[in-house]
Amino acid sequence: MSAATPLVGLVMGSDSDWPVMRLAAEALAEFDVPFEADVVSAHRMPQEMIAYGENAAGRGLRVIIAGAGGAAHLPGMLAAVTPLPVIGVPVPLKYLDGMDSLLSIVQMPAGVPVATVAVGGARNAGLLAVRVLAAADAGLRDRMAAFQAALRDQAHAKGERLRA
Ligand code: RP5
Repeated sequence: MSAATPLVGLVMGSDSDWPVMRLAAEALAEFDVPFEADVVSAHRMPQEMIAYGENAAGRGLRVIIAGAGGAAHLPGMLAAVTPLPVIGVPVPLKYLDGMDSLLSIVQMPAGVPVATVAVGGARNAGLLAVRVLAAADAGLRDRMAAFQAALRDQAHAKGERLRA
């Protein structure tokens, strides 16, 4: 966690989601993006969840990453009460391989978007949040471009190893 004012709110329905959601935290930390992490359960603390969404923009957050598993209503409910972009992470649980989480998050009605990443795809959620912030931050954009160039170099190296 950074001491700077958080720009990203990284929330999840339970601390049991953290082994997945920490991948988003790691991606944000790689780009030195200040973030906060917390448990905000749509079902177990609905009033607090609504307050979190309603207050997020006013507190200076620019993006919310929300992860949940099973009946995963957290990302969609937050998107309903904040104008900020919300990135949803379907967390896989013991049953149904995360399909329940995915469908709960991805099937939003028109007008209330949630940018849904893959089941367990919290790293991409973190990277997408960086890209959202980079749209208005040239320095961050340069760092994202360098990150992408490194991915390209790694892919080239893999091909070279196969061809050798
Ligand atoms: C969801 O219920 C949470 O996001 C978590 O994925 C799931 C199980 O929560 P715990 O019973 O482990 O607290 O709301």
